[in-house]
Amino acid sequence: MTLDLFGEEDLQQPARVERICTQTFVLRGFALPWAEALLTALNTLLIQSPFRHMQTPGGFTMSARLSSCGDLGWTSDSNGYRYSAIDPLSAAPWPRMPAAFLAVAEAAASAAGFKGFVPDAGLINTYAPGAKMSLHQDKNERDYDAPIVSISLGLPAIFQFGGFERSDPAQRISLFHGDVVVWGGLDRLRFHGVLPIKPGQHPVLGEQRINITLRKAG
Ligand code: MD6
Ligand code: FE
Repeated sequence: MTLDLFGEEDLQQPARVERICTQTFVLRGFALPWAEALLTALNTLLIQSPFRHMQTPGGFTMSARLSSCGDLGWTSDSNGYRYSAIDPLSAAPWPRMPAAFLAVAEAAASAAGFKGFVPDAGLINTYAPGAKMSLHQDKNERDYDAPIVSISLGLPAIFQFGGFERSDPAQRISLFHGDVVVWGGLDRLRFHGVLPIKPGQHPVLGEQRINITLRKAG
């Protein structure tokens, strides 16, 4: 028996859509129906290409740990940021993009007005409490016409979404387990980041936040 405070219709609404900028949408809970499939696929691909800390070209260690899947994975070292077909850790191609990742990417992009999105790169970040992502632009992809689909799982995060200069003011948006952010078009090169994750325990993922971003990189 569900607690029916607001009427059954409200409980059966599809994901709530919040438009946070011209071509940027937060789809609340959109990935929840796929959460188990996403996490099962993730566990398998992490055996082949485990999470690892990346070094920035400036000599810093990123606080989130990263892996990738698909034709292209994202790597960073003293030579700079780039996409590569080979995982430098395993010296083999990245794991295939799981079907569940493709399904969420296509459905979420479509819900945000970007039809026919087929990503070739899936970046996976895990954040322990305290880990963050400084304001940055995603500009290593070849094709800025394609959107980016970003899936949040586990502990909540405060996402910063700014302008076209690092110093521009940024909105702060809380993202929860199952939320999906889609952005593209006019907003594709906006600065964005994640504030330090607050300590906590997520019932499914424990003491971590996982973010999966799906892109067309090549
Ligand atoms: C994160 N996300 O949410 C980091 N980039 O953990 C990103 O850097 C990001 O969420 C481009 C598009 C969506 C994103
Ligand atoms: Fe980004």
